[in-house]
Amino acid sequence: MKTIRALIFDLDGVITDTAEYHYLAWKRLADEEGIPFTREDNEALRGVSRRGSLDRMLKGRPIDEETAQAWMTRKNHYYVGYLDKITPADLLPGVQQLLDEAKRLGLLVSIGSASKNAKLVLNKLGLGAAFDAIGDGYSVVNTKPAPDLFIWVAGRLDVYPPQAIVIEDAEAGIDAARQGGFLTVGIGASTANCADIHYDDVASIVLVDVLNRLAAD
Ligand code: B16
Ligand code: MG
Repeated sequence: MKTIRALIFDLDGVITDTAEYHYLAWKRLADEEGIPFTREDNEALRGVSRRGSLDRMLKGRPIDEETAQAWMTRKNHYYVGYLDKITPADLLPGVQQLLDEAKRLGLLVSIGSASKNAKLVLNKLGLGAAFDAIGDGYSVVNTKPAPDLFIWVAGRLDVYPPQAIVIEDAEAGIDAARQGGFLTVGIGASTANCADIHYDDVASIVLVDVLNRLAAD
């Protein structure tokens, strides 16, 4: 029987759905620069860093470093503008109940997000002080699908990777967690075939079942 001590939540797609705002911001930039970019293209950017997202949006089009930096700054400016709309009502269904249940069971709770805007988003959701550790796009150099971010969070919590469950909506995030030796819960279509346990959405997670199944594995 394993001892599970912590949950590490992804932010975008698990705690709240900022993917639409990322899409609108990338789309605005792409339209201004005459680059085709669809909602389907945006799905491949889930959990991917800002630079990784730009590279995927460009689909091999050459760009010099100065222009790349300027475009990422512009996209982020548009994105942060959209974040103004976020309120505590934008927590995805089931998140608050899951956090309450985790705390009731004595688990540590934390964030492992590739986003450099993670703390801003958490503050807007009213969750600025809800977590024992927050790892974001500033915490490590190599973000998802490298395992570094989740390992950084585990270090802050003083737990070993096999003692923590990563809850993710992106394949890049599940890959990162598995590479780091973490247990995984996948949410939504992108993680259906790669996580230890899969649910359609956060509201469907039954934490005691997850703990029983993953502790017994
Ligand atoms: P930023 P997560 C990720 O957040 C998003 O899923 C991804 O679309 C975004 O490109 C990345 O953060 C970087 O975000 O531009 O705000 O630094 O899913 O890891 O919480
Ligand atoms: Mg995500």
